[in-house]
Amino acid sequence: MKVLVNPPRNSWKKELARPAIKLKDIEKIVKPIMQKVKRQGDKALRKFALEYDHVEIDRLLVTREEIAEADQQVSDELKRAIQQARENILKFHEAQKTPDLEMEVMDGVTCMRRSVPIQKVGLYIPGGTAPLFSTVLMLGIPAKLAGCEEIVLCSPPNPAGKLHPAILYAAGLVGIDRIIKAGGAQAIAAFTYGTQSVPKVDKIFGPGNQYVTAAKQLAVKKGVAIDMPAGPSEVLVYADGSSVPAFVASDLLSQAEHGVDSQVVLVCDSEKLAKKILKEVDAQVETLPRQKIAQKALDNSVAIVIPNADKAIDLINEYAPEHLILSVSDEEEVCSRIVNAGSVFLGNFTPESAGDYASGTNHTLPTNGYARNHSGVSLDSFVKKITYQKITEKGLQNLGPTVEIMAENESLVAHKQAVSLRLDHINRNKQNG
Ligand code: HSO
Ligand code: ZN
Repeated sequence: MKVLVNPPRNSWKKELARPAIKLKDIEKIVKPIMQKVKRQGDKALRKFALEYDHVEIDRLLVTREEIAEADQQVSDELKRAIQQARENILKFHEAQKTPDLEMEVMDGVTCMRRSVPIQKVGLYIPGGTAPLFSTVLMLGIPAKLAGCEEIVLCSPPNPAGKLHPAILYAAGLVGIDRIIKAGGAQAIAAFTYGTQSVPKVDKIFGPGNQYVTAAKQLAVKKGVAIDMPAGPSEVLVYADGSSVPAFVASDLLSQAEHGVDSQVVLVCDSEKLAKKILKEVDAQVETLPRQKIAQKALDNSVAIVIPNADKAIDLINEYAPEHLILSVSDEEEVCSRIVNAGSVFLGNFTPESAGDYASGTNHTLPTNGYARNHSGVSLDSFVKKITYQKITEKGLQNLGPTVEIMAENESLVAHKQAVSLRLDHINRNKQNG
């Protein structure tokens, strides 16, 4: 990790640049995959499983027997942990329900707004070196709570043709209807076009590598919504003398071990503290099973020393981190001035991993600076809000003239007439009655 002391403002952007994703090159690979799945459906999914996952899959759909088998393979200890996490995530997302709205805006004019679940959602869970069964909870729980009619999960099979047992256990616990052995861009294509086993969905959720990301972007062009534009995961820790260097180092490393392209940023108020923390990072990284990955991520990462708190907060807001950890003495005050972040972790005893797994907040968060204008996944991500209105005769008499004059001035005569004809009708009826 390189250390920068008080870098000038005009260099922040460059020093904190995220690794550029070359989506165009990847699209060239992903487009034909999408096309093949569109044309050949399940047959293409089997072909790509053989090519990319190196396994022959007869039945793409996970069976009841496989779910029962997975249940046997997950330890009781892990089951209890997953259950605890589920409980907290459920509680916090349940509380996000908002009451439907109904109000009489003026006499006889009633407006309403109701949350209606997105009917079909596709959840993508990556396989590979770290099977993210926690993501099954983070996406499946709010999908269920929102009342989505069909929840489909795709995840790549391992060389034995199986999904990780904890992924299946978590999916079962949440109550996911359909689990399909398909990974990568081909899974996203299946969600986009539908195949014999995978229904076409309205919205796709979940993390993935750059191929998955590129495929999600192409899905958007086909009218499917996605959770958010994705990039590699990132954390920024803001520390001062009240922080514990070993804790800060462990937080930086939890992010670094995700992938070689992970972004790790340390902001602190003195060079001495930066050195202490980096020394801890060096010591701890040696002990990690994913040392190589973490080390690569650290090589692209930076520690920034900014003694002035106002300036440090400006930098944090400009970077807009996915995860922000505040290990500073006046954490509440600093927190109140944070306007761009995906999720904030306050104080020395709040590691990011608590939110990654089990505290209750969602871990699907905006990366790549999108925290400036995007929220993380929440219950809202699984619903759309439909508005309604009902106007009585009296209401139209009250509101009609306003609409008529506005329509006339926009030169939209049919709009005006839609009101005038009704008002005439009401007046005639009154005279006759
Ligand atoms: N930090 C990741 C989520 C995760 N961590 C899953 C562990 N498992 C992205 O927010
Ligand atoms: Zn994590």
